[in-house]
Order: sequence, then C-alpha cells, then structure tokens
Amino acid sequence: MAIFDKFKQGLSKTRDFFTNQMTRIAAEFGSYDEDMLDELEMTLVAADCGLPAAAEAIDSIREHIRTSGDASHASVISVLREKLLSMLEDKKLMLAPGELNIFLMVGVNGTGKTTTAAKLAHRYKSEGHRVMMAAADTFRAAAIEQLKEWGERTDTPVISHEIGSDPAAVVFDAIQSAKARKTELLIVDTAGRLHTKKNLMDELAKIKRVIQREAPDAKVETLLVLDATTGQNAVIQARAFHEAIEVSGLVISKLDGNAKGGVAVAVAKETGLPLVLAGLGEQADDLQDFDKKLFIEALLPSA
Ligand SMILES: Nc1nc2c(ncn2[C@@H]2O[C@H](COP(=O)(O)OP(=O)(O)O)[C@@H](O)[C@H]2O)c(=O)[nH]1
Ligand SMILES: [Mg+2]
Repeated sequence: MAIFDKFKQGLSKTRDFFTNQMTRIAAEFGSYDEDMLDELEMTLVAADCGLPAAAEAIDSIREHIRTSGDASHASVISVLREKLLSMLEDKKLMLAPGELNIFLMVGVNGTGKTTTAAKLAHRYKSEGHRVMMAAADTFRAAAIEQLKEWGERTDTPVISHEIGSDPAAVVFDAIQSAKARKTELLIVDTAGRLHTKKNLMDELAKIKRVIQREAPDAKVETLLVLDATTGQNAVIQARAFHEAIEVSGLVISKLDGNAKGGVAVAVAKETGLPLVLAGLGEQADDLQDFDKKLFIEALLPSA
C-alpha cells in the first residue's frame, strides 16, 4: 500500500468525523458565521487537536473571512488545512555517515518503543547498515525476551543483561561493543514504567549521561514514542519527557488503528517538537517517515 493510503486508512475515523461535522455545520447556513466557527473549534478539540491549536486555527479562519469576505465551506477548509500544516514540523531521520548514531527510544509502557526499535533495526539493516540494539528495559524479563526475539527476526545483535540490572550499564556495554564492531547505529530500548515516574526520568537521564560520556561524538536522537490512541494524555507525556530529558523527535505509533489522529497536531503544536516517524502496524516494515503534508491531507476532508 502506498504511504498516503496507509495514512488515509489509519486516519479514516478522524477524517470521517471531520467530514461529517463540517458538512453538518456548513449545511445549516452555507457560509460560516461566528456560531459556526465556534462549532468548528469544538470539532477540532473533539478530534484531539488540543485547545491551543484549535483556537489559533479558528483565529486565522476568522481573519481570512474578514479580509477576503469569503466564508465558504471550501475556503474555510483550505485555510484550516494550511494553518494546521503550519503548526507541524517534520524531520527525516538521517544517519551521520562514518560515525556512531544512537537512537534512544523513550515513552510510557505499551506505546510501541520496542516495536519501533525493531522496525528501525529492520529499516537500517535492509539499507545495508551495521545495526545493534540494547535491551535497557531491564524492569521486566519479558521486555528483554521481546527485544531478543526481534533481534533474531531482524538479524540484529542485541546487548542485554539480567532482569533488574542497571540499564545504564547495559548501555555502557552496548556502546563499547558498538565501537568495537564499528556499528553505525545503536538503538537503545528503554523501560516505560518503573516504581515511580521520578525513578523513570532519573534512569533515562543517567542513560543519557552514559551516552554523552562514552560516546561524546555520537549523533544521538532521543525519540519519544506516543500512542495515537491515547488522546490528550500524549500531550502530558510529551511535556514530561521533554522537560526531563530533552526529546529530539516524536514517533506517533498506532496510526493504523482507531487513531484519534488530531493528537499529532496537539503534541507538535504544544511541544514544538518535530514529528519523525509514524507507526502504521505491528510488522517490521510498518513504519514511515512522518510526512506532515500527507498527514494533513489524510486528516481533513478535501476542500
Ligand atoms: N497496530 C499497531 N500496533 C502497534 C504499533 N506499534 C506497536 N504496536 C503494538 O503495541 C503493543 C505494545 O508495543 P511495545 O513495542 O511492546 O511497547 P513498549 O512497551 O513501548 O515497548 C504491542 O502489541 C505492539 O505490537 C503500531 O504502529 N500499530
Ligand atoms: Mg518495550
């Protein structure tokens, strides 16, 4: 399936919701007035775009109507598309050639860190790169096993220690091993839950310090994985992780499901972080670079 079709399929529920709501709003009077703009704002919020993005989009539409005199359904949709697009940043992951690249996968439990790590290993292995993974989620035995299985399936070496061991020590070992093997990409899988949130953030900060100390020249991406089906919780998670450990890019997983697609807009708008990857299924090749234009095209009805 082409990328656009995958986005479109994943976002079909949100898109149908928008289409129905906007058709209903427009059917009442034809051209947009203040009440309709209020309704449109509520629709954006209901689709999980978040209040700041919704309010800003409506302001632009209002301004557009004022200056152009065009309050038609088509022009409202087209301004809305443009405005939401302008709130998003996307970034393509690039490996620095001839250097060690490290992807640190972070996020709460169940968002798709391990799966995304495996998908990335599969992608870069297929492109001919030397890839390795580190099982730094030592909190649960099943987590280590899960990564090892993915390692076998994608033919990627996995560095792991015993359950309960220090995740930063796993990362230390993995970096030494990556250097010795001239690995181009080390993907670090981490835990999403510890005894407390503070423990988790402290542990991630410690892992980052080990990376900075042991591989000061490495190009590091801290990728926060967010589950598209969790609504505004994703915004809260993004703020907490970014504040504690400085995230460099967002992965929106499970966009293939009953995605409340607007959440990508909310998170991008409210953190200013770039959208990097979209998870579109459970298999190793169900991963796409996040393309903001395709995303908005798939999210909103056509003008
Ligand atoms: N449909 C779908 N399922 C996903 C996606 N990414 C992960 N999953 C599933 O979500 C569940 C949790 O994923 P996992 O990688 O173990 O999450 P982690 O706890 O963050 O490491 C697993 O059942 C995955 O198969 C995705 O993009 N689409
Ligand atoms: Mg995991």
